[in-house]
Amino acid sequence: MLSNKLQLFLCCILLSPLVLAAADGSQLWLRYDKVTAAEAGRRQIRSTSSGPVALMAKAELDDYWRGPAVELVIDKKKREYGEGYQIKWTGSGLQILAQQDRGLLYGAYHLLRLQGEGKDLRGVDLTEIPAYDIRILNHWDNLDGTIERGYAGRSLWKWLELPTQISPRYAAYARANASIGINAVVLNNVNASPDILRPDYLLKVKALADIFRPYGIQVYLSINFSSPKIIGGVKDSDPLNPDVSTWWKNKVKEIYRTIPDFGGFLVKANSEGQPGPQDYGRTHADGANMLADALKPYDGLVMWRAFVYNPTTEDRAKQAYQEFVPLDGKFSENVIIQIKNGPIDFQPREPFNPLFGALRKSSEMVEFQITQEYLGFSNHLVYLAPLFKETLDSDTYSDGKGSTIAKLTDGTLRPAKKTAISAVANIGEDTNWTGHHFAQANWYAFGRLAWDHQLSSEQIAEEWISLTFSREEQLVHAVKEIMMTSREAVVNYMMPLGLHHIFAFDHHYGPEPWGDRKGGRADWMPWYYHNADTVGMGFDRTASGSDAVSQYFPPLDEIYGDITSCPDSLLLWFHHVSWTHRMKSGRTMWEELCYRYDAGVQQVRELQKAWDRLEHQVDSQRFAAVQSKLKIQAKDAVWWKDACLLYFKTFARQPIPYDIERPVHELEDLKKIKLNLIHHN
Ligand code: BDP
Repeated sequence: MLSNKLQLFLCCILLSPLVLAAADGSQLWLRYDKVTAAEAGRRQIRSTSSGPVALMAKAELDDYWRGPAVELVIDKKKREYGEGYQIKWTGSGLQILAQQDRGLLYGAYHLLRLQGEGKDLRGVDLTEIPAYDIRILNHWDNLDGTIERGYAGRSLWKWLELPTQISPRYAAYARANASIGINAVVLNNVNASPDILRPDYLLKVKALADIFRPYGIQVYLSINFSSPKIIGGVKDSDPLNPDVSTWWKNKVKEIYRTIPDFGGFLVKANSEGQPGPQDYGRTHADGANMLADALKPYDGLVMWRAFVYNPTTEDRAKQAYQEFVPLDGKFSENVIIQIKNGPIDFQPREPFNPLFGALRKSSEMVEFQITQEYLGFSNHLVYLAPLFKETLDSDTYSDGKGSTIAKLTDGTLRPAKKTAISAVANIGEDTNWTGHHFAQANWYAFGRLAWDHQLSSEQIAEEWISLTFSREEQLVHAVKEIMMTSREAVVNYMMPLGLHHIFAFDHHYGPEPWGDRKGGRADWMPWYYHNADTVGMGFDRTASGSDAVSQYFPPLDEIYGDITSCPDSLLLWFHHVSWTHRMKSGRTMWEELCYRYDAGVQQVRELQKAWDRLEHQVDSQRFAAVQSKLKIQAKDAVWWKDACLLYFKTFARQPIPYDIERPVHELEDLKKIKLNLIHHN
């Protein structure tokens, strides 16, 4: 005989309706209906902790949990849990056991997720421990409300209104992050205004930190290295000038007085015109350590970015490694080197950044980009979990076979005071938060992978679809197919075979392989990357070229360095390849290029068909929004294909294979397109 409670629980779990009300996307993956007073009366949520984060966990379950009784229990002895938790079926109800209040909160969201997915929880016993200590979003938000590389409206942070006026979206934002395990945020752009450290701004930051705290979220700030000089009245910002370090110590003290759980600083220094220690003949280590010293008494961290390059004759892809490897071992314990996934810049596909694993005595963390700067902004549907996983699962061979980037950064292979993983956010003021409804999935996927990098892209997609659209099997399957195809599609129609950075100047939307600016920096010009000539195209990074391959550990240096073993997907990244080179498919390089571009266009057309078939299974509002964005994507894919093939054809001097779709544009017309997209730098 089932107990009454169990009957109620089963009935709720099994019969809860497949909600498909019209949706504007504002609820993200948290489309839960509040329980009624009657439902709430039938079950109890109890917590042994009364800290604000534990109370938030309890409140979330009180509001949305329709199952049996839940007990939230803290066991301080379970140190190995960190921010993790155990969820256990007790026979009549459920228990969430954690070492810290944050564990209770994450456990509560896990329960709600299982409820949303319609899972049967009888007999459940699961333990989850996060892969990384710090799971952090980087906002590139400016103090004037614009967002660098933001495509979902203006900044969420209303600096002019803060700290007096509090937007309800601050809490909604924190809740969404907490629900996927994100526990830290950098509020402002890496191209940082020094003003963020002014006392009046710190009070605004405090107001946000106070809202985020019960959701288990810590605040970090990007700093401008010249702050002592610009806002502090110090003579310079030389890290070895005692007045400068004193200024930073006092500033840090002021910050912690205002925000006691402040996380630390993110720093972009000596990159793309930003100030840094090299302005004074000092090293990145000198700069990072000076800040680390100031933060140390408070357990604060410095995330020091390795995204540095200068317009020298040296291959841009090599510069971060050259700059940082000689400094290995010189960084303080509370400095983490934050490294973009690839050696250039968030391209549709890059090899992994060779700095991973090369720093043996310094902590390393990955920086991904969720916002689609190089992936069609918020117009293109591109599911990024496969890209994130491609990096995390890459074997660097730094410590022998199996030295994946995940293991190098999560504390498995290299000890670290704190492990961390970051990504540049795609969030703005838009009602649906991310511009494209499917871009929400990339925010979601980053959080889930930061928690557990062993989850597959498919698993994450299934979860997200069930929670965001519906858990109807055929729909989940169809939408998952769309998502799983989308990353390869964008690589094909934008930059197949290892091509990179042939975007339109500055704003990076659309193709401009012919792009050139008299007197402009060579490393910002497409020709610098594609090197097309009458012989072939691609960037020779072998020993006969820039020798960037030698920055990879054996056997990768040889695999990438040899044109016969280099994977097709990275061929033009590492080699200058003749147009007539025979590819593994038996086609010439030129033919293969044509087929890939064409395949990309066809893949997008298939995505459109697959989406249109779902017209009656998805609410009309989101259906129409995604449908119209897919039209833009389909047109853009043709634009990319025609622009690149017609342009490269002038070098290859061969026809586009006759069995693929013909171009529909004239090259001269495409060259005239000048989008008026403002890039706020
Ligand atoms: C590039 C962006 C630029 C950023 C820079 C960075 O184009 O806007 O400031 O990266 O990461 O991707 O610092």
